[in-house]
Amino acid sequence: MRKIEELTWGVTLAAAQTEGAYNKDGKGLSIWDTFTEKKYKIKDRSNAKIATDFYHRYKEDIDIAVAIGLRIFRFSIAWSRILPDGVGEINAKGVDFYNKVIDYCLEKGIEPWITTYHWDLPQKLQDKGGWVNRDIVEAYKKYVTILRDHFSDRVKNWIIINEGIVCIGGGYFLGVHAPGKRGIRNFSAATHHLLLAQATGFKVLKQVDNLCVGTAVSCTKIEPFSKSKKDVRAAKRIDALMNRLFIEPHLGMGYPESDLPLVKRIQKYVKDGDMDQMKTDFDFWGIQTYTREVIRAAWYIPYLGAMQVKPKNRNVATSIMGWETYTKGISYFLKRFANYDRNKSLWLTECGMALAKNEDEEKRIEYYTEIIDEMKLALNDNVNLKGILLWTLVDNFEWAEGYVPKFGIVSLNHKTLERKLKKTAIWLTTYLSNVKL
Ligand code: GCO
Repeated sequence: MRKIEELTWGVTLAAAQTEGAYNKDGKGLSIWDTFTEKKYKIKDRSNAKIATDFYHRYKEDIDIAVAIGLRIFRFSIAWSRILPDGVGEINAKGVDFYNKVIDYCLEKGIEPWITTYHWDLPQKLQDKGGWVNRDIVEAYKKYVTILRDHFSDRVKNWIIINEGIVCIGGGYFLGVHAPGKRGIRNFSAATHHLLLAQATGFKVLKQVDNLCVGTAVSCTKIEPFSKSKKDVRAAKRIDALMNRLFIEPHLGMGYPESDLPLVKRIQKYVKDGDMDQMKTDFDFWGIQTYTREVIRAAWYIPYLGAMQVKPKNRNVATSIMGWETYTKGISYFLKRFANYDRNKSLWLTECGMALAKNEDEEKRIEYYTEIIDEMKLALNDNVNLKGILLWTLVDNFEWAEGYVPKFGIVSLNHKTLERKLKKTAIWLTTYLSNVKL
């Protein structure tokens, strides 16, 4: 049994939320650069042109992470920085930037982890249909090959695509995230192509010996509103959508069609051999869980026949995101993934809590304290959990929510771009120095 002291702690960042420098040194536009230009898409009407200015301040952020005692620095690569058009010519300055980030991490003794895709598709590829167009699989393969050839000599741990369900659900079904597309046809095609891309990216990276390649999945604990058959079935549908659709095809289990009828729509895009190609023996699963949802049957909701009972109507504590504050999902999902395969390595590749500007930081400390207890529970159950990456270091651009939710353990002054440790960062520094083996 692994002990809590043996877990490795790190942090996760994403390019579109932090880098800024959105058009600097040859970077092409991404779908988030164009989406934030549209009216009423971002709650506080902000954009990520500067974000936390990680592009210019990466050394400072890496220094902060090291000083706190974190051992892993997970960041994502902006596809349009490497390939401004999504395909074709490589932007050498983009490659240089990530080389500098990687080298600085290594110099400072913190391990760099790469996420190849955290939602910022090059706009040029979106112009051709983005994830809806099957050609994306080939384009992604070429992109990952470039990343492999430039960075795998120094980066051992890789995450393929961050949270397929949120990326495709938000961007191609509900239209609340870039590129703002809606509808079942977009969703079905994009889902299938993203899964194929994940499998393809994995194979490309595994051509290099000793790389450790996993993926990061969004997990939301789903519960039925009542014991009625209708609600139970509705909750199963949402569970299949949120917690199985982007996982089970990789395990060779196919799409979860019996619990999720909309899978029939996806089948239209499945070609001979696709389901075999999708089988992927990831080296680890990255679990990312933030909240719980309670679901009841709602016949009038197309394709799903289900809807969420809003936390505010359930009398539970919520964060500024409107999400129920719920840490028990951690041990629940760790055990659930261990049931797929006991030996597989598991990481919590994101977890965190958003607070509003003047909210009491003690709440976040309490949240992480509960998470430590949750991890202990899972370890007591012999789950193969290796570590935890926090979401996130510096307060950043929270997609359609703009800069209002503050997920960082470090605050950002938007005028001066100055960083300041919050109480949580100080608490964590003490915790990590005490648990050192
Ligand atoms: C996600 C993304 C992050 C978010 C974070 C808070 O998990 O949705 O990976 O980019 O910012 O989760 O919503």
